[in-house]
Amino acid sequence: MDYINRVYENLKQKYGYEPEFLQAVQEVLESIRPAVMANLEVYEKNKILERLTTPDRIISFRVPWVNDKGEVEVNMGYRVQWSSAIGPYKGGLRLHPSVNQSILKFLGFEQTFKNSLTGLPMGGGKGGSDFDPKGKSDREIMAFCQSFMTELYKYIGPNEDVPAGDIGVGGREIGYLYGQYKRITGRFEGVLTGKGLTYGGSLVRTEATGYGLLYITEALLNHHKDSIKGKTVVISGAGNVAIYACEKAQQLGAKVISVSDSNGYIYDKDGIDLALLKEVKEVKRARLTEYKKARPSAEYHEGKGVFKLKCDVALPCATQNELDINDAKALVANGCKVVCEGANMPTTLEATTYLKTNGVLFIPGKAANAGGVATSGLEMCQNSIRLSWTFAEVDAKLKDIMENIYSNMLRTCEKYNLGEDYVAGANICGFEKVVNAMISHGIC
Ligand code: NDP
Ligand code: 2IT
Repeated sequence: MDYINRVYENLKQKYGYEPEFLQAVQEVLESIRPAVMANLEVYEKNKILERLTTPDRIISFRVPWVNDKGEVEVNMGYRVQWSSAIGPYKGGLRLHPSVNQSILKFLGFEQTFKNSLTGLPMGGGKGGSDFDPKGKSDREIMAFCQSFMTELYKYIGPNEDVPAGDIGVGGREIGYLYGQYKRITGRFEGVLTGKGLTYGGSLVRTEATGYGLLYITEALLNHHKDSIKGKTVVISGAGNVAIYACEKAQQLGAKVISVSDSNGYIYDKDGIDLALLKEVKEVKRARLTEYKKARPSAEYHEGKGVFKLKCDVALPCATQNELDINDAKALVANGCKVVCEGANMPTTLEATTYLKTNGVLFIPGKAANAGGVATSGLEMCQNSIRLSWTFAEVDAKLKDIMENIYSNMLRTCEKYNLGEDYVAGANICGFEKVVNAMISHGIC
């Protein structure tokens, strides 16, 4: 068995109960093969793959809090500090009932490559809790966030580990977390990103992941002498990433015909009404059925099915493994030409292979959704120099970073003769920088 297969088989034996983690590792290890083979002796001797697939540490803790009925509730909290080879740990916090160690390990592992791709000095990490924010009052959210931070603060800091948002964590949650950190430590410092604009946040961070997704999609289409203008776009999800992907797609002249949440999806043949979507999701925190009520011309369908809609471009922006082989077949059959992942690992391995082998241009999440963490990096930079850049300045830097990621992937594909396999291009490009730093640091 060769080095790569041996490392993967060992992980499979040890972590058979962590399917998402194994899935993420399998995709990366298979696709970086040409780069590993080019340096096999050094990597094998230094146990590079074994070290890269093992987190620096995993912190897990109890999060007790009191609900509005006066009852005590208990959740698990985690922070997976994956790699600090190229900078302090950096990555979001997810609050969702499905959160467990496997999901946070996959996310921390992916984040390490993504952050490397941004070109900014950030290591990889991820955290969160199995707390379900749905239906909770503001006070309950605050109570949970304060309890979570009361444990987490020991392990984070502006030069150590800088968490941010992810599923279930937006501006409100970051505010409560930041308030508690400041209260416990007495320090006002850039320990979280995604902060409010009045206390150290950066303009464009809210929009960044969705905007960045469209900037890289446009870069891909431009490379093919085409553009997003006039294209029909399917978006899944209806959260932070989906909303601002929709906004930028519309600004660039595309027609977005769908959004979805975990209950169902909207098909709006006239194009999504963005102001209404924001009102339903950002202001009322309601379900998509409310969108349908306010806009009878749109269709609401219960359950999955958003990728069965006919489109030119599909942007999965909800969660892992939401786009399966049947969705991939439907997309290809309906003539979809481009899939760019706004979410982390939304496409199953089988579906990814099907799309790639059927002529669909595919950009994986760690490149396509890197605009969020890249803008977090810009927020850290502004906090360090105690200045705030304008919307236009941050937006221009974000666009530049996304275009650089695209051209670096392309260059990597050319170097290793990979055609337009952007999965391999992104993984190798992210991998090489991290490994270079690891080798410089010696065995640690
Ligand atoms: P939000 O919490 O704002 O929105 C998540 C959306 O996805 C909601 O519409 C939610 O529906 C839906 N969703 C979540 N879980 C599921 C599920 N199990 N099944 C079906 N639908 C689901 O999160 P974000 O928009 O921030 O994150 C979306 C994706 O983008 C995630 O994969 C995240 O890791 C990734 N990402 C986020 C970044 C950021 O800056 N926020 C940066 C890079 C990647 P419902 O409300 O019904 O749960
Ligand atoms: O998956 C991601 O890149 C994020 N959730 C954003 C992380 C960050 O630190 O901004």
